[in-house]
Amino acid sequence: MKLCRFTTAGSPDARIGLIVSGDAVLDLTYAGVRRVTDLVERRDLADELARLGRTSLPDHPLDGVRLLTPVESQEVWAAGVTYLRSKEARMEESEFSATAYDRVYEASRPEIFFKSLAEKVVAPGDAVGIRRDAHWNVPEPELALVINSSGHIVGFTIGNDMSSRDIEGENLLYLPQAKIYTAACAVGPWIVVGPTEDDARQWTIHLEIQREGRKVFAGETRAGQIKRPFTELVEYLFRSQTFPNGAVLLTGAGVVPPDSFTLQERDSVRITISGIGALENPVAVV
Ligand code: DO4
Ligand code: MG
Repeated sequence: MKLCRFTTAGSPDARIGLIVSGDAVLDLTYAGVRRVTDLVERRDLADELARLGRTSLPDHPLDGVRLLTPVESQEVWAAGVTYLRSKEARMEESEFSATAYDRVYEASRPEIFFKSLAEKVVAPGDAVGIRRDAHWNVPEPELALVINSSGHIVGFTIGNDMSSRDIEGENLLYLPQAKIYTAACAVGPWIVVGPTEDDARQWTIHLEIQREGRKVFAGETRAGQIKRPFTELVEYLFRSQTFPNGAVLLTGAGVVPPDSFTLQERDSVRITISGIGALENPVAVV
């Protein structure tokens, strides 16, 4: 079951939808559902969505609505160095910080950092940013966990943890500048409810970057390559911290373009996760 936020041509207000078949969005707003954040607090979420899916509510063709990010008011956080590929790429990027990456990959406590306020998250189809003061910029295609205020993983979506590798590589203390800036985080296109962690670990994560209609990079990994259990990442995120609106946690990048590659303005970034769908964004300089 796919839960989304969208607008229609007739109204700028965000509506909540359930994609029941491939191309129709059931408009849950007519059933009084106003916020994803409230819905995902329900202990019977999957049953409730199944029930709503059987009701005869008005629907819209999927290609006739504008999908918004499903992140409504949750803070977005990100785990790092959760794949061997990420550890190796970052150790190569910075002699200065190599030991830190090596250590955190093996340590009990994972790397978890703040990524974005909800209102700054980029929607499907809108531009993600590359910093004008950086010269080595990449997307990071990541499986994202949707977590309610009790710390339960209630669904999965796709995240793009846009990163400036030259800034990050110069000094680890620059990580927030490499990771948090305008349009540095895209999440969408919807939340998939129902699959378990074991199901999600079977999914493939594919990144494709197009430039002037030509493929300039493609790579793939499997979510099963993530070193730590998702529940462990969530447990650390919720340690000594409350999230009244829940949280979204990006689980790290396992596809890293070669060091010779940097994004350019007007490139198109498409991240496809097999159990979810695709998140596509053009690139703009910010
Ligand atoms: O430590 C730097 C960031 C790591 C990260 O974002 C990732 O592994 O995905
Ligand atoms: Mg990342």
